[in-house]
Amino acid sequence: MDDSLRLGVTGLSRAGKTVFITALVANLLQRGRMPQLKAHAEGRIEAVYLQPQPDVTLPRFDYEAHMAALTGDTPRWPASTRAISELRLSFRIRPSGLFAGWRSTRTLHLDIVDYPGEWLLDLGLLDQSYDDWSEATLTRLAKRSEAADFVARARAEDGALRLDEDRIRALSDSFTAYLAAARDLGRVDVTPGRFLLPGDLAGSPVLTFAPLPKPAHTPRASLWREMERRYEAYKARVVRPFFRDHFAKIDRQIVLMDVLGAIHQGPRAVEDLRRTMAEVLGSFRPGRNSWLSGLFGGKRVERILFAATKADHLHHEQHAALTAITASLLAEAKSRADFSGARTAAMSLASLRATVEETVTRDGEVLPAVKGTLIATGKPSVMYPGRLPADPARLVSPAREGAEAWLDADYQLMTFAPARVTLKPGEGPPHIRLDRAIDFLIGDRL
Ligand SMILES: Nc1nc2c(ncn2[C@@H]2O[C@H](COP(=O)(O)OP(=O)(O)OP(=O)(O)O)[C@@H](O)[C@H]2O)c(=O)[nH]1
Ligand SMILES: [Mg+2]
Repeated sequence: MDDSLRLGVTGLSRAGKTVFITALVANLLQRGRMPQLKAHAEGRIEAVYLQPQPDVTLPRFDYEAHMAALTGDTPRWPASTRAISELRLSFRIRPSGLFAGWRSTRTLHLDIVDYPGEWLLDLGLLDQSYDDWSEATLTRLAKRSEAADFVARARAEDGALRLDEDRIRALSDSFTAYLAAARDLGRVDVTPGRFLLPGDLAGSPVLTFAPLPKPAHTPRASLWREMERRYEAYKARVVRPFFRDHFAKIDRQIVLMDVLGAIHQGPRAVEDLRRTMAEVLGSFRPGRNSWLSGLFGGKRVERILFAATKADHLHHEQHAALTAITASLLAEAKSRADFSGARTAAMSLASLRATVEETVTRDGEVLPAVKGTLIATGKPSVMYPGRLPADPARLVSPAREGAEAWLDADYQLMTFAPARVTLKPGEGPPHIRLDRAIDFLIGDRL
């Protein structure tokens, strides 16, 4: 009898989902670098192979193209994901235990789904009314210079007036322009997610709305009411089907976060990341949202791994500190969400290791650093990103309190290209802890 598991790879945009899936598949097909995957170490995995996926209407995850980009002669990172895709990986497993000799091999199918990170943010919209969402968004945007134009326009609008398509479109265009600017600044909370990746919904009413302050009266056919109607339609027609079709069926989940990237950007980015993840994961709360708990009620995610990605930017001495910061950022989200019954863990990993470790001496002090090829110049460069505090509160607390900059440290980050690798037969591309991650996620079923 064949078994199947659905692995959800979750993360905001640029968190590292596509690289993770590609590197994971490559290292499962060629397991030379997977000693911590117990089923492999114990010799129980007879074969791993790609199979046609079960959902015939979804595009297939283009594993071969991504792999070619990452490991070609001039290695490069894959482009940002614009649509959903899926891949099925199958394991042929030898039985273990006392009666192993009597049982035949079995097959486990692992279905993995990739999607644009922006879409995940929409999960947080599902239990917010238009009124609440508008209020929260306008408050948050008040402090952002890239939103000044839109906020001025929205605040000047009288939502009680009769709806007018031209004004709706102007507001929506201005809001979309803000979202694009925010994304370019590296902000993580650019909701609604489809505004930036509309696909064939571009120009349709479900993507033509914007947050507005609530007027004292909201008569029928007023601007505010029409905006509310479109916001609700967006939730019902765009967001819900995505989560119903792809999220509700997930057995195991890995949540990827670019924690280092946020630390490098500063306290505000760390706080944005913390709040956004709390909102997204908070939607898993039971009883809060009847249709959603209905969806998840039947089937529970059994294991969730929270992983800080791109750990190859740090010398391994600092990985424990990065993991502690990740766990601390998620502490509130974890306690709010209904993860009861699920096993959770936090980890730092690099799906594709682009650096080697090195030490640098600065002012007589020997510092643990890494070396990689800079994307900007194509030249090798040594980076010491700064020392992460052993106590995560040293970063998480000032971020929560709205600090403008880190008090006693500056965290440098460089963008490295994937390293040029020559893979030996039987070996996947280099990584950090991918084997541990997959062992935690699906090891019990292998
Ligand atoms: N050094 C290093 N960089 C990484 C690693 N994984 C991802 N990155 C960097 O992070 C970027 C984003 O990775 P993706 O896998 O495309 O991120 P994503 O989550 O699929 O992003 P969207 O498709 O936009 O949602 C890459 O272009 C790399 O620059 C890693 O293991 N090591
Ligand atoms: Mg992607």
